[in-house]
Amino acid sequence: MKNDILLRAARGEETERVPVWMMRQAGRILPGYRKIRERVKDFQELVKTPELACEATIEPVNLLGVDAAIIFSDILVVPEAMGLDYQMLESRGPIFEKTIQTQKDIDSIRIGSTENWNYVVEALKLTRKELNERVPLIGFAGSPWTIFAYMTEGKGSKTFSVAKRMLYSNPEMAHALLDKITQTTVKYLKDQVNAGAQIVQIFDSWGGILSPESYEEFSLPYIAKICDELSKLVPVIAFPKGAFFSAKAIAKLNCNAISLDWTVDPAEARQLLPGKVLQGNLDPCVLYAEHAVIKAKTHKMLEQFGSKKYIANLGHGVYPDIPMDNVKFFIDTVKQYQSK
Ligand code: 1CP
Repeated sequence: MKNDILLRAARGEETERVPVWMMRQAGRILPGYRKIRERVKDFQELVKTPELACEATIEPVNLLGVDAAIIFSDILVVPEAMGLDYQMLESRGPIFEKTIQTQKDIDSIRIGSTENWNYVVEALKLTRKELNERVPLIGFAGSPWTIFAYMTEGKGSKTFSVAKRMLYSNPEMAHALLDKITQTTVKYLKDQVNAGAQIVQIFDSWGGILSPESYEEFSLPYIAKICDELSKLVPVIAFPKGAFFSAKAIAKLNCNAISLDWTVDPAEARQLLPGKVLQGNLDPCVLYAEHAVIKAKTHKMLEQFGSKKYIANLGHGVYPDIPMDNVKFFIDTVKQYQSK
């Protein structure tokens, strides 16, 4: 492989410089992506057409020079594979036709298998071939709790009160659903690895709306199961967004790396997550500022994390209206940095 520094850093090995990539790098900030979107009816058609998903995955490698590609897809492939159809509404997000509220609803959905996500398998195979070993390919899935939140709410939410209501009022049922999602996600990620994903990230985007006690009962144990299965195969990055309150428990995950959001202090993360590779955590909004500010904040972050066991990234996905030039400047700043 021509550039494998992300894989080496994720395994905890020393690298000649810090690797860098961004969550949501394959998407709306890029001109080619906007053109691809014009060619399809909707977001799902893009996700389900391997040639287009491949094109969207590789564009940031060419334009931004990132050290990894992340397969163009969505965490909502999993609920759909289990039998819940959704629509992605322009600038409003996903809407599910049916939601899960009762044990009968849980019984009615299936544990997904390869035929339900074959388009992702094909997209990964094609992308590995097209990347031609230039940079590693990242596979991903949502955490079971984050998928549970979409399945019970039927859409995004500020409070996720419908999802949380089930945790408190019917914990057994919640666990039954989480277990079914977990079984599906393990199969899904194993298929991604077999199709060519060389590292996987688990996005727990809504972990931070739980209390430490409920996080450690309803989210972390299921992420742990996925880590146990997948880390036998490839390096695993867990992204417990907003859930650093449970850092001590997160440190016990059987994964290589933890991705941090911008609310986390690097020194504290080093202390509470000993041995883990850390990834993150620049506030994406820094990239709205002028170059001098981006450079200063990026250098500060690099100094604070140090050059070992570290992958530079944002604290969450890049926003669609951030100028591409600033995004590129951030990537270049990391790549040119010489640690003292
Ligand atoms: O083209 C468009 O307008 C659709 C916008 C878009 C894109 C580009 C969506 C809709 N998904 C994606 C791609 C996507 N989603 C990737 C691609 C690869 C990359 O990162 O470059 C990834 C990793 C995701 C993962 C994802 N989807 C997450 C977890 C990461 C995060 O940002 O927290 C979540 C929560 C989703 C759900 C989702 N997908 C899209 C929307 C609008 C939403 C809802 C977000 C919400 O509820 O607020």
